[in-house]
Amino acid sequence: MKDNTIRSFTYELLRKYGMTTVFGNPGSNELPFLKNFPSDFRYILGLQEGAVLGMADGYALATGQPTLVNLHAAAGTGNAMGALTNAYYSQSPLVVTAGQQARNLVGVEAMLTNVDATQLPKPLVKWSYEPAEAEDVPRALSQAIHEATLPTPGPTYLSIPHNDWDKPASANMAHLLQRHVDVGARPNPGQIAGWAELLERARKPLLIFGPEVDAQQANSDAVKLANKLGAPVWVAPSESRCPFPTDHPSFRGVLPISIREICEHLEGHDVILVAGAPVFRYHKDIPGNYLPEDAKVLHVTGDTHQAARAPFGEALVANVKQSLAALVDAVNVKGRKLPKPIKKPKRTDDPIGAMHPGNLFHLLDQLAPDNVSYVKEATATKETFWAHMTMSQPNSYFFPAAGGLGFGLPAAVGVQLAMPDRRVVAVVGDGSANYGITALWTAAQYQVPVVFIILKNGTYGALRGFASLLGAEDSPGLDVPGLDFCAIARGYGVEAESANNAEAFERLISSAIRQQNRPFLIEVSTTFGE
Ligand code: TZD
Ligand code: CA
Repeated sequence: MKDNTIRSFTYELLRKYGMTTVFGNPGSNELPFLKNFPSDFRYILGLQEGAVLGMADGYALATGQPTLVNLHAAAGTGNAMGALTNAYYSQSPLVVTAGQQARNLVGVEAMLTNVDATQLPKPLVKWSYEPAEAEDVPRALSQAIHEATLPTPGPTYLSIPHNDWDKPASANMAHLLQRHVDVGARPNPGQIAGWAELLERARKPLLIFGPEVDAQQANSDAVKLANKLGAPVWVAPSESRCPFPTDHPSFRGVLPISIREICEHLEGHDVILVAGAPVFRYHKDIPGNYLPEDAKVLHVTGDTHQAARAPFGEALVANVKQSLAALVDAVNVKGRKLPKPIKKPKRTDDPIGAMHPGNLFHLLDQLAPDNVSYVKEATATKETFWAHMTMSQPNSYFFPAAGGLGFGLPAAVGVQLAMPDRRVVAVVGDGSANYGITALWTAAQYQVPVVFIILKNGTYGALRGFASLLGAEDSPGLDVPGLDFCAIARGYGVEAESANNAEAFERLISSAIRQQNRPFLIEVSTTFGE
């Protein structure tokens, strides 16, 4: 039966935006929203809010659509904050809602009051709000959805008092169901013509693509531009997605993460186009010159802050897909030869009782289906992974955009829910897995057929690398012995087996990939290193 409450109107509004999957973990403040949960909606329960947000993040990244998250007041929000660091940097259009105490109990600070609710998630949300009256809840939600999706996309936060839901919705709210908000940030022909000319005339042009390319499914535009220019292509540093097919002859790999090393890789190039990434997202502190002498950087991004922040380059703030398409049309060169493709590393001999990560990736690359999508969170093996894997379609790779661990397992569940026709393989370290481990339960309960591969090297491998860079080799707390991920997985209802050699891994991965309706976890003993 249709009623005229804020609640039923809100569900109508969510329907309009296709937001019928709700990721949440409820408390008393949220129950009045969830009451009479409509049958055309699905609620995906996560057992801890970090996992809830990580799953929603994966879902939003893979669909590109606004995604609703429902958290419990301040405590639930707090648990989700680490995961929000990634969602913020990956420009994930999450609409995070949190139940507030009843309006009349906020002043006396009753239990579960979200004190100063709008401040709590800052600065990891684009916009944060608590409606001043019940009647404003639907309009505020409509704004939260648009704020999340309009450029630059990112998470928004809405705190909603629980005694608002049964109040009547004002007739004025009906306009919200008719609204349409569009953006038109197409670069003008003059802006494109100048850049096209620079690229045509360049002696040795270079292309660098980043996550916005994949988010806007502009991968094929990137390929067309590379083909026309015959230019090599790097993936922008601190990569969180795969913007360019790794089996294309132009593909060189991922740029390193320090000022000096990046400059070394750009050496010899006179015009460098960076599309859909910051210039640059550094990580390691190895000082040096930003750019080789006389190199000119052309930087196109939809992110105004990144354009403003950049320490060099000529920037164009515009839609990246449209800009690349316009450049493809405008660049007028013929007969440029593509570079020779880079070679994949060979398989090496494994020691007894463990696999080299490179050998594991080599096998995985051979056995995974062509349309596989990887969610990666094993930090020390990033380079090795990119050297081995074939990723040729959009949405083939997701890595935590801010390096906040706890993304891998949950995001894999979200990506698999978003793309039921593709198989998601999560490649996660034995350190990283612990931060989002409860996602295994959701995968089991909702029959989400992710293949989880845990790389067990017993250590925080990446930190060992940093420890030597920072002269802190004697730091405590760098090892994680004594974990049995098969036992943990089974405890959460996920079938699991361990492998410590290539034959066992090959057998397990082959059968895991064939499973249609349930997840499977493979724990692989790996060496620390290549
Ligand atoms: N806590 C959180 C939430 N995010 C982090 N990034 C870290 C701690 C620090 N950290 C890293 O940046 S990498 C890493 C830690 C603890 C080690 C991850 O170990 P792993 O992978 O087993 O998942 P490798 O391949 O052994 O590095
Ligand atoms: Ca590890």
